[in-house]
Amino acid sequence: MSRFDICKLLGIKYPIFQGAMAWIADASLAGAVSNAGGLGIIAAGNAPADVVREEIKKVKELTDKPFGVNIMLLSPFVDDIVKLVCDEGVKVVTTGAGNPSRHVEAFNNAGIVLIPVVPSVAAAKRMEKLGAKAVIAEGMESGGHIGKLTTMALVPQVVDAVNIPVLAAGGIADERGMAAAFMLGADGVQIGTRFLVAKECTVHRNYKERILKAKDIDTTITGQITGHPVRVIKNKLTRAFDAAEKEEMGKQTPDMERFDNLGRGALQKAVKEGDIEFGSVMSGQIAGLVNKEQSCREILDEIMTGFNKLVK
Ligand code: TUI
Repeated sequence: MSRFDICKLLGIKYPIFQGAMAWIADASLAGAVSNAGGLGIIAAGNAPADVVREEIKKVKELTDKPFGVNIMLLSPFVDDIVKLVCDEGVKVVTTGAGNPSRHVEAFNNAGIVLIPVVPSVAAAKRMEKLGAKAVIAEGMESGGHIGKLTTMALVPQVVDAVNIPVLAAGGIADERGMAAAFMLGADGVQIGTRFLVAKECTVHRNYKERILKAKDIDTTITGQITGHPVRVIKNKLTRAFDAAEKEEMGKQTPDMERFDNLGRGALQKAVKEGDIEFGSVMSGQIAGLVNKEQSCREILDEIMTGFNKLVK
């Protein structure tokens, strides 16, 4: 059914990547996912290289299976992180929130398999030309920083446009979502939101509880005015964003700094302090389907058992 064997390419058991959630996807989560047969991914996010180096060290102690590191291209530490993954012999790098072309030579020299997240067909084609080994086509159902297209519309168009493996992301949390993605031509999936509630996920208890009780309509998009739209759970922070957006839109010269100030530190506030009212609780639209806390092994085994039944 799928055109490429992503498992063979990466030496993993299941064609499932764990989404690289900034401030959340650490060695504990990535190691557990890799041990369970998926591709665990450490999110570098906005963290400095020293912090990421420690996580890489820890994940190597936790698992002898392949793992990846995600480089968030808006980070002020991008260059340091690129050097770090090359020095540490990381095998797989995913990128998000931008175009990784500036770093491709470094990745190639280090023998790193580059798998960028793309929000459009044009970006997917650019990445293929650059030498990316696969792409992750991420729809706007995803949590965090998002593009404009839905997974349903984006994935088949990317599949038709490139001759490298395509992983689907955005709105996938169970075997039905995974099977649907394969029907669209995907060769694998990336799952974020469901891993937020994994036993091995170290996110604050309040954050987990909020995802577990989330309904279908509980997410919204903030920051559209800034050019960096982010999907999060509705709360007091998103209402403040909405109010500020309405006010600033009416002005001749909107005060963009106001949005930076509102967003600054908000993700850490939710992830580390558990402030789910004034913090940024990033989550995909599929949170309403995520109702039980399980180990990463239970999550992956459940999805793969169901998937194999569905595609038979
Ligand atoms: O990156 C993500 N999701 C994220 S990053 C993040 S941390 C953050 N916090 C606040 C503001 C901004 C970031 C939280 N969630 N997903 C992958 C993703 N990549 N979504 C969209 C894109 C993307 C956008 C434009 C990828 C490439 C691109 O341009 C490529 C090109 O060729 O122009």
